[in-house]
Amino acid sequence: MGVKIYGTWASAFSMRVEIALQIKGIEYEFVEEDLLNKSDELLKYNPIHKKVPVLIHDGKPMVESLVILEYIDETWKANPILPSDAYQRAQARFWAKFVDDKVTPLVRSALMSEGEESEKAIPQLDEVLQILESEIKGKQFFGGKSIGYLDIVASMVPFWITCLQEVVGKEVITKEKFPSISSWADELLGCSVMKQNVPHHDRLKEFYQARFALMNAKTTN
Ligand SMILES: N[C@@H](CCC(=O)N[C@@H](CS)C(=O)NCC(=O)O)C(=O)O
Repeated sequence: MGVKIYGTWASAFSMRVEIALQIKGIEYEFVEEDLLNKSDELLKYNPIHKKVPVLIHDGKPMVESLVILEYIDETWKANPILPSDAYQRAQARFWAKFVDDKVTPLVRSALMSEGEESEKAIPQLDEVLQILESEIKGKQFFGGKSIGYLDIVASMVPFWITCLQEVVGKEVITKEKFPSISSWADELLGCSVMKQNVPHHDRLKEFYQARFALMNAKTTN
């Protein structure tokens, strides 16, 4: 029955699943979702969160990108993405949780919200990114000499933040402030699997400009 992803091109979360499957060399079908008009299938397969990505393997659905990445790594053994050592695996999971629990909500507050929420979140985002900066310092990738689980998870940091900060005109990441994140980002975005999957900067920028315009129109009406 094969492998199918319900996702959307602009989602850093569905991108994680695509990257992992491509690293493993697994063929899949990608179903593009419109998150403003979710399909019945998406709501059926992810009735709790109603979010992408959903992975269907042999007819069985699963949700939450971090859970899906672990499933992929356990199911298809070639080109492992998680470290083989149990302690290193625990560390990678810790940092992935840090990205999702700390970095992601602060990016949303700092760069996708306005007013007091954004003002408050910007220095907090700076603080959590400094922690990530120390973690990547001196390493080529989080996964060592090649892209691993944590690189896939954190890949949203370079392209998502860089695009959003440009759209809203606020500066969060610069090469001067985050030299290690910036050189990791250059290495990462230079890899072919990333080049194939990271949304084109201008297309993503237009997507967010349209989204913010829609949000502003709703609040002024
Ligand atoms: N924790 C989830 C987050 C997924 C997520 O936030 N997906 C967004 C797209 S980037 C979504 O489907 N949003 C739809 C909505 O919130 O209604 C994961 O890791 O899979």
